[in-house]
Amino acid sequence: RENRIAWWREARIGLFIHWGLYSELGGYWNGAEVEGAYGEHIMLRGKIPVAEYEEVAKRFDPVRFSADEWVAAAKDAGLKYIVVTAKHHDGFAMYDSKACDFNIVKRTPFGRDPMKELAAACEREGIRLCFYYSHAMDWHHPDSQGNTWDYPANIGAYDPLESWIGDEDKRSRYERYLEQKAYPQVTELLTGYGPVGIVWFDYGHKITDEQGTKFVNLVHGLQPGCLVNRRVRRDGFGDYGNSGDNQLHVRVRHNDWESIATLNDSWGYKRSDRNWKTARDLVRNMIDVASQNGNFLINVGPTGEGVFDPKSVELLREIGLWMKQNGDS
Ligand code: FUL
Repeated sequence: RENRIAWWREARIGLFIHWGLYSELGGYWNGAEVEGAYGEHIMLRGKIPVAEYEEVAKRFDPVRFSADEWVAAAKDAGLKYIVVTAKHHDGFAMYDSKACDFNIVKRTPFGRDPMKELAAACEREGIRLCFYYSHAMDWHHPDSQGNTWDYPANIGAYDPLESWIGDEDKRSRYERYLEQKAYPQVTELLTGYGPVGIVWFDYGHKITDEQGTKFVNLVHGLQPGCLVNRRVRRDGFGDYGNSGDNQLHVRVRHNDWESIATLNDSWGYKRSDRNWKTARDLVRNMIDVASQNGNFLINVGPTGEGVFDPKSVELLREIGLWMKQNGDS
């Protein structure tokens, strides 16, 4: 672990990117705004049926996407690693997956693999590429957790008080999701995109210790240098700890930890969310976290066209200016 984590301790700050089909919707479904602060949860909040959500892919065509521009924006802001959503809870893979064709290459007019392009740009610029992967929840796969509107058998799965464990039928169905989709996709991400800095897992409290261990071993077996965050399962798992969303401290003391922060309220692009933090607040929070020996991961939610919105660009630029005056590079 000491070898694995050395680069990350040095890196200090990174860029989180939430980008997927939900970015195309920007918080709106059939012309109406869907409630809930997180744009990337629109499928859940709007109870959008899988078949209707799949239709969004047919018009997802982020022609303005440029891996070079994204990586340059991170670099100019002084950020040393990028964590990008390879698959979020909606189950849509933002890369060319063989394990499941609900992905950007097979289902959209765009047809390109942005993870490949980001991997190449990151390598050229010396930025570590890392993947966010929603392993515990997948609203598209019928045997996974979270989607209770299309798959009534999943009722209770989203309720933290209710567990899969102890219900043999659900348990074996869930194993099927893991075997068919989650383990194969994590394998694809670690075998097709060069060295990966972190697999950033989420919602580990919804799986068992055994399943959590399997994910950790899978990652370390394929790429011994790749980090796993604690959200793979719970405290004691993974290589380093995370704060809660937008928290400036970590609940359980851990020498290596990372705070994750949005620029406004949502992680994924949400057109109506104008609740921007100021550059001053962001820098102050970054210093606060650094003083507690934490890393700071700043989020941006690109649009359905594949660009950072102007306000995010402006904030990143201001952070970059501060870094140039006060940082070590
Ligand atoms: C949470 C997710 O549910 C949010 O959508 C977001 O990805 C955040 C970083 O983690 O658990």
